[in-house]
Amino acid sequence: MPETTATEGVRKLLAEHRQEHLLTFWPQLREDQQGSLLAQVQELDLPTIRDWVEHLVTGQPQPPIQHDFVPAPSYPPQPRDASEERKYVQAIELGTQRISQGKVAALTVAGGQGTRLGFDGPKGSFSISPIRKKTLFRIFAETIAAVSRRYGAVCPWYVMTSPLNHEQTLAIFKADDFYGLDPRNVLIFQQGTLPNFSLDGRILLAEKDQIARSPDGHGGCIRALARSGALADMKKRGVEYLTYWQVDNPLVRLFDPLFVGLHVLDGAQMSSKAVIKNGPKEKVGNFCLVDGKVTVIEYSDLPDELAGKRRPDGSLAFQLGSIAIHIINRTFVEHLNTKGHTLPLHRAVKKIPYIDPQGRRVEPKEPNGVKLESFIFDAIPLAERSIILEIVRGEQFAPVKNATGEDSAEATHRMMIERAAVWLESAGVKVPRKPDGSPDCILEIAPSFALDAEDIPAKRDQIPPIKPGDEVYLA
Ligand code: UD2
Repeated sequence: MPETTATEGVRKLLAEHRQEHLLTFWPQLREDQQGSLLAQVQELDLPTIRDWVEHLVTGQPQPPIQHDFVPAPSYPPQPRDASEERKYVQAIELGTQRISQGKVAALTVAGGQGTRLGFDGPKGSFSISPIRKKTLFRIFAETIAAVSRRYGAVCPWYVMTSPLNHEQTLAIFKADDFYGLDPRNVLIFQQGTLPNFSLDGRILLAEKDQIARSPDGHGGCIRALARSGALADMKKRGVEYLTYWQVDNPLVRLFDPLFVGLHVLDGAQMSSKAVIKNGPKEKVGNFCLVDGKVTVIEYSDLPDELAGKRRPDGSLAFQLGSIAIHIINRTFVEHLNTKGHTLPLHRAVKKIPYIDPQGRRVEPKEPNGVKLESFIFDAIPLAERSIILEIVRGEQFAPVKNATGEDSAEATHRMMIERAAVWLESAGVKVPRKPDGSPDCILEIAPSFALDAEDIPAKRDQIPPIKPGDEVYLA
């Protein structure tokens, strides 16, 4: 394509924003490549990008630490007194009612790359269950099916992917026949992307005709729900609440009546589950109150002296860790999609492959650029009300993040077996244990068998005696 007035205009505009290098290879490109690159450039909101470059890429942004914040209050896993007990009973009733009315839907964020796990493919297709080796997606799907049966309701499932894994995720769901769910109730939608930058603020090229982009963070689900039509679909179905979780946590308790009920009773728009942190610097966000609003401060942004601060009883002052499990009102997502509400962007310095000015592809060994992401928990302080429910870690949180060590598949395995053992023992089943206390057997409970410990007693006669070394799968 010869240089036309249109391309000249674009070149000039790019130059005004110090991004003229994006057309460096223009003369070498085929006409279709030029067309594609031009379309990508025209989509860039250059004034906003200039602002990001100044404040987030080349500038040294300060962590968003407010001078005045205190630990956030929470509901305990079990009621502490009679009045709390009454509230919990009422909440469970209310939550059960909302779920049974089909007012609650599931939302999984699964657009991340899973680089730390070293697994090539959508993380949801990572197999994790101890005996049947079910994938994360299958465990969630079976849970949703069991919830749907228990409450006699349709439980729609919205799954957010990114351009990195969308097609693969769709193919996996189709190949696995949507794990037995009705495909009309499973909506797989894509999040947006943002351009990647060099450390000096230039947009990187992934190819001579392609701008380097990456997913816009799990906070991107707010916009993506609207753009994809998922939000409209929820409204049409009468869905009012989303039970939100990350794809890496197979222990998550979805459609939890207590959590839904407390959220509704307290008139909240976005609520969270929390665990007691296992140490001052555990890699989870910290629930704080800033100007009276629940706010999550990432572990990397909480000053060491505050992270390590203890109460007289020895517990951490900032002990509530965010595990990325939320209830979000549909109307709140709609509200956040109205003008003037954008989630802040966070910078991450990463190794980003790029095309250098000589046209060579570079695979950097050291971090060379900046990716920008928004985080879902930054929406919490925008809610008028927000509650936190503390949960027992071993019951609901065992994320698979790393290839080895902490948060590895092996650790998650152990926690899945331990939870199954605790559920069985609570119903009086004898589970053999080793001298160190860990189960001396491999256990797997399918969601169809039990969604929680309370489901076990009714199935007591289906559970065989368990001997040391046994593998027992209950479905
Ligand atoms: C997240 C939280 C941390 C804690 C922890 C619990 C942040 C910054 N930190 O840490 O506070 O709650 O989880 O396990 O979130 N994802 C997308 N699109 C994206 C990026 C991520 O869908 O553009 C999904 C990803 O597929 C995964 C989830 O978000 O399901 C979490 O992403 P992560 O692994 O980057 O978060 P992590 O472990 O740093």
